[in-house]
Amino acid sequence: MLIIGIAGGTGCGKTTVVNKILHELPEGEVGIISQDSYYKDTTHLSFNERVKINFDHPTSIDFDLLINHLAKLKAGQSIHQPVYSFVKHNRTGDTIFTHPRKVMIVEGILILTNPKLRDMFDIKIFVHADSDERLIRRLKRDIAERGRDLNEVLTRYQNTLKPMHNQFIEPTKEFADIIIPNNKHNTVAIDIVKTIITDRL
Ligand code: UZR
Ligand code: MG
Repeated sequence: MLIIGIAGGTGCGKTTVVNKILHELPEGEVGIISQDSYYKDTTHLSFNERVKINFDHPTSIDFDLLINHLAKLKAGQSIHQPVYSFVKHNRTGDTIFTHPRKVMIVEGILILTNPKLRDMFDIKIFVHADSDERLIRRLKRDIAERGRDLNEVLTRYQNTLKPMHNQFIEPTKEFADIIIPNNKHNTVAIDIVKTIITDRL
């Protein structure tokens, strides 16, 4: 099994890059694990308490469960990936049955911050987009898909997203094997990643 870690700040286009890689490889050979599925369970908290959680800090992630699941997949076992709701800020109780595949992609803003998880990746990718670009995408997405308003997104960006990005996410660029610039469509970078994957398979 080939395990690929894809990191990068919020709105950098990780999901787009993942989808392009998926599109380039034979169907059924690639599986995806999203860091978003592994936010810690917040059932014991009220909604008002959940909203105050710093979701851009490494401690918000259940890395133990993520590492455990990835190890199981590597050993040929299937897992039940939790499903997370950004509207409720909690696990939904549903799970996605995930089978081991030839290629497993793990994507998320903080996945390169954990040394143990980092060591499990065969290829580490960091997707770069300028911060104004990322803010624009984040604004559009959170308003359209995650039930937020303009003021809420901007306040969170200034108070949390930006400082956490600078403190925890941007520094993990140094661990990357490949940095993909994603301010516009980058087909060459995807081609390179595809070649590396097919080469290793
Ligand atoms: P991507 N996030 C939420 O908005 N709500 C949650 O309940 C959990 C996470 C956000 C999180 C982070 N920050 O910036 C983003 N906040 O999801 C990561 N607030 O997702 O990589 O797709 O941008
Ligand atoms: Mg995403």
